[in-house]
Amino acid sequence: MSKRKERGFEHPLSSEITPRAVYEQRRDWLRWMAAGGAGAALAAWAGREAFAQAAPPGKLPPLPGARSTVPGAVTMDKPTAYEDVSGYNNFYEFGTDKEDPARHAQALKTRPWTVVVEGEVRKPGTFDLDALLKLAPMEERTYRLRCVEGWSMVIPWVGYSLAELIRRVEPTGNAKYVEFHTLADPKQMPGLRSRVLDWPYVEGLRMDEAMQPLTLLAFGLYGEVLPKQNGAPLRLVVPWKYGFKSAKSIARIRFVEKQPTTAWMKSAPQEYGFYSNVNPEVDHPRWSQATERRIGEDGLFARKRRTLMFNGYEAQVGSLYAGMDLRRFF
Ligand SMILES: Nc1nc2c(c(=O)[nH]1)N[C@H]1C(S)=C(S)[C@@H](COP(=O)(O)O)O[C@H]1N2
Ligand SMILES: [Mo]
Repeated sequence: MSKRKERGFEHPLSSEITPRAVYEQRRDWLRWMAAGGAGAALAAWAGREAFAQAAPPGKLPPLPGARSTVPGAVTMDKPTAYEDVSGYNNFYEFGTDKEDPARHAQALKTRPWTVVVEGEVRKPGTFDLDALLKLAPMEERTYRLRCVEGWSMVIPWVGYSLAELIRRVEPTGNAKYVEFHTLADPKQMPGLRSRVLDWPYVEGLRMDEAMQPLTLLAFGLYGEVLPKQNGAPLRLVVPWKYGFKSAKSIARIRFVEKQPTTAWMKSAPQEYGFYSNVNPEVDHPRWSQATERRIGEDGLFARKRRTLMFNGYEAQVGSLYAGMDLRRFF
């Protein structure tokens, strides 16, 4: 507790809940105005989601992907509006309010960009973004993403399995875990002035989790390159884990023998474990994880959804955790 205070740790009480209400009020107001106010009130009652901008405005370069055949890669859930996907973000390097990343990340320089791959691999190296873009065929995969804070989205990502990259660098027998370090440049990232996390943002996966074909190295969403606030030029997406495991703007991938200590584990070890699998039966110490709000469904007709075991990907990933006590290894 005192450690959290010292770091100015306020996730998610004051940084999340209030901004969400503020964000939604503002968004609803903008939609109301855009739709012609009172004249559209009836339509708003019929389906307020019609007001959200569903598709990208087409300002970013296209990045198409073929429909993925990986089991579990395409959900039937309706994708969250682009406006929300790119306007309601967690990216603490650019601030802790949900609207900060869209506002402050535009200055991020995403080219040239390199990713250092090192540690327990036979073929370490520095990969240029252009080489990574060509490394494997791009696929479109529509995943649910659930934040530990209790909201979720459905996002049509574009990328390929992280396993494609891992195979090419040939991990040694000592590679038991993979560590992801994201960019930490104080010149470009105003959030680094805050001690909310110990920078750089570090995340990690066990080797078999990293190799699971659903684990996505994402370069785009909605058929375009990633908006900067969503982690351009490349990020991880691990759909059965809480959102914070999906590290944005990756600069370094390190193969290691020992379980990494991640940035969130450092900030509050009793609240954020290494695994962080979505699990409605294991509550966060300060709130329940049994339900979630789908962004775009909040507001007037608020309807909570039940959170699914492994975020609904149990058939694909449940076997990775067979025999593990998921309360202990949270
Ligand atoms: N580098 C970095 N990656 C990050 C974060 C962050 O603050 N910094 N936030 C995480 C959290 S808490 C969530 S819920 C997701 C949000 O991804 P989205 O904004 O694309 O929905 O990104 C994750 N990746
Ligand atoms: Mo999150």
